Amino acid sequence: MFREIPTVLTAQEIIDKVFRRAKKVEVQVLRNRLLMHKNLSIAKIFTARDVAVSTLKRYVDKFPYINKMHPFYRSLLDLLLDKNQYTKSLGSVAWAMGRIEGLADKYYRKIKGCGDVECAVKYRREFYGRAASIIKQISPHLQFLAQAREVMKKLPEVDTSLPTIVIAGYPNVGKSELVNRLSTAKPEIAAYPFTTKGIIVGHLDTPKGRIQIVDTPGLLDRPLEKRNKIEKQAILALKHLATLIVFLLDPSETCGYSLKEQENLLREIRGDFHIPILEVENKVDLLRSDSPRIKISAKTGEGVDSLVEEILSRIGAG
Ligand SMILES: Nc1nc2c(ncn2[C@@H]2O[C@H](COP(=O)(O)OP(=O)(O)OP(=O)(O)O)[C@@H](O)[C@H]2O)c(=O)[nH]1
Ligand SMILES: [Mg+2]
Repeated sequence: MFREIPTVLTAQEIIDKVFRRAKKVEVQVLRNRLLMHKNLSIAKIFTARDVAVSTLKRYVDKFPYINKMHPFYRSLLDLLLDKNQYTKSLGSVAWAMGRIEGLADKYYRKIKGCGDVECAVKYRREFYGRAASIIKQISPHLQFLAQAREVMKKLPEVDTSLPTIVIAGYPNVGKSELVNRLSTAKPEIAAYPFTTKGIIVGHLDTPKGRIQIVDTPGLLDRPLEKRNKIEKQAILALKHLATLIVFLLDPSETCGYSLKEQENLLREIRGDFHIPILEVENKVDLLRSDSPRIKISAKTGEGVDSLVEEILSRIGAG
């Protein structure tokens, strides 16, 4: 869906492309010089119109309708770009298309009525000038769409029909290390918080079918309005994607946060989302608590097989 969005040219690039193509237009040589020049001017403005309109139409056609998307993408895009501006920008591209088409019709009629060659040339130039100015007018909208494309290209490809395990927890507890071990995704792992800055999707093929494993940015225990954009993406994944939440804790506290803080967050998530949660303690190679929680080491792989079995049985695939 997002991979098909074409590169958005700048207004100047579109203008250059339009006139480059119009310049190449030739018509049949006629003995009637006036008729030949009128034909030439008309052929050029029609080519200019076609190039401009088809370039702009691709944007209108290929940029997706945010309102028709799955709620996960809808809310993610709400977070990452100005949705009103997006709608407005696509609207003004469509407006420019219509204006250029109307202008080409108008100048076609004007040129048709010309009584001398200079008149045909004059109207052709006038058309060029006005078409270029329409394209220049939408320049900020083209710029916005170019940025929107960059945002959309980086969005995770989620398959909302697959059972989805969302790995959540405090920063630095080892979520990405676990996703790395479990799935096809290879997220960055580092010994500092907020390494993961967006949603990362991987897959795990099991004898019972494919499941989706989602890595999320770390969450601090704080109210939603205090959360930054990076944390909010994790919340959206929990809210819209999770069949099961694997909540990862780090009792060794080498993540830099106390177990108590992490457990507060766990409690909040239990309260906010009515989605099954599997509590898992990571870094058992450093510290093994006496809690009844599942214990693993994402780093050494210890306990990970039993975790997968537990996940499969919880989602009814085991
Ligand atoms: N000893 C040990 N270290 C681990 C384990 N799992 C992860 N780590 C280390 O903990 C650090 C953080 O791991 P990440 O996987 O990046 O943590 P994260 O939860 O994804 O962090 P953010 O993306 O910042 O929220 C890295 O240095 C990992 O190598 C483990 O089981 N044992
Ligand atoms: Mg991470």
